[in-house]
Amino acid sequence: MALAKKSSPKPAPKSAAPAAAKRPVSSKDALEQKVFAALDAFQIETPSWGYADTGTRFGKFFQDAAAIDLNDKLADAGQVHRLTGACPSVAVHVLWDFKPGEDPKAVAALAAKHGVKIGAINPNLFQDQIYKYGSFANADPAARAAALEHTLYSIDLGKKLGSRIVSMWFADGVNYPGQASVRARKKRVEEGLIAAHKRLGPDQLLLIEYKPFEPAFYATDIADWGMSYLYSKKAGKKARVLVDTGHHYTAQNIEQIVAWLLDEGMLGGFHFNDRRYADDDLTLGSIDPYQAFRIFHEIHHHAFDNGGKYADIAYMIDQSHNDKSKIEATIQTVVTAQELYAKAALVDHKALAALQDKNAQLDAEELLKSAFFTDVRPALRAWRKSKGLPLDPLAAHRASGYEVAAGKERAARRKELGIVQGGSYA
Ligand SMILES: [Mn+2]
Repeated sequence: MALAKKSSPKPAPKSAAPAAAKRPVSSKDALEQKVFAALDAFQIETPSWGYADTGTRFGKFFQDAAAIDLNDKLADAGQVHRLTGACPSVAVHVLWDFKPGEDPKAVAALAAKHGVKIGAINPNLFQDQIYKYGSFANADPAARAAALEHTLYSIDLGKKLGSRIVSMWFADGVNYPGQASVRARKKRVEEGLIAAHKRLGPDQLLLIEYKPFEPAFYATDIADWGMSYLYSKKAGKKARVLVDTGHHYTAQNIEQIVAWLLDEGMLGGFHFNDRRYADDDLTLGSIDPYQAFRIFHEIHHHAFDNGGKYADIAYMIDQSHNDKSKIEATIQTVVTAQELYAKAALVDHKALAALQDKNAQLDAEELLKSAFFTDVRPALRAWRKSKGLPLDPLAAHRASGYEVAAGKERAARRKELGIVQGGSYA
């Protein structure tokens, strides 16, 4: 070390002018341009159930500010969108959010009043007692009929609300070997999905989600992306695969699945969350931000190879904010998603392709890492400033007093209405 110090030459005097002349756009400007372009095109849908009290199967911990009804959920979603500028739509759960016979036009108007619109429609095929042994896969025709009826109702609701996506998640599965014919169940699910697909309007899409286990523990009827892919293909042209990041085994390479689905034109959307053990529904990027970055990288890379045209993907959040403030956790998620999406947009795809052609693995890997480790937060603040948004959405939310006021008002309203916090999952 001492030697190096002695022999280190005096740095040559810097002349900034020639370098600046060669580069009409400073690297900071170039970075900002990439980040701005990425964020302008990136919207993420928040889930209505993310604003309500949730918990685990062991219990719930209640929050005064948790949303009581759909109006509260839409108001909270409006607050998140006002502060982030990136969440114009809200995914809804038909059973939890809509009263039977509720006027869809009134719901759409309510959403508009709060500055948002209704996004993905999620039918509920897992809560009623009739679904004890499954919905579409159930051997009991009455259960299958109930599931289809509710799905068709949900699709019609989507049409009336101007919502594009019908998002299907099935809790169907069996707990013990021999309990049911795996192939018979497969065929029944196919039949149900084909019938549902027939009902879609011209602009609607049917997204089919998969999950390896839970609530059933022996065989889940749509256990992985391959099954979702096959079901989507059989259902019809407007069916796509939905990737919930938490619905994979720990060792699975999710970005590889994403790349395959992109290449096949079959990636419909995401349910973002993070996980450490199972389907933990933790905040996106809280455990492994590099994984979310790698997923976003595959999306940007696919667009680059596709002449700059991005795949039509619905970015949605599916998280349970059990013990975090629900609105704060949602804002944190959106900001994290924007940061990781923007970082992934910084990858130099031309340079990456050249390195990949040469099998320069170390340099290619470093190229990804240098984008991942770039601090995009100043560029994000500049983007927010350009949109008239608060520079720090979380700080602005806290300063607004929204949550304290909501907590007081909702606690009082619960008392007045005689609502005891608890009951269903959301
Ligand atoms: Mn999900």
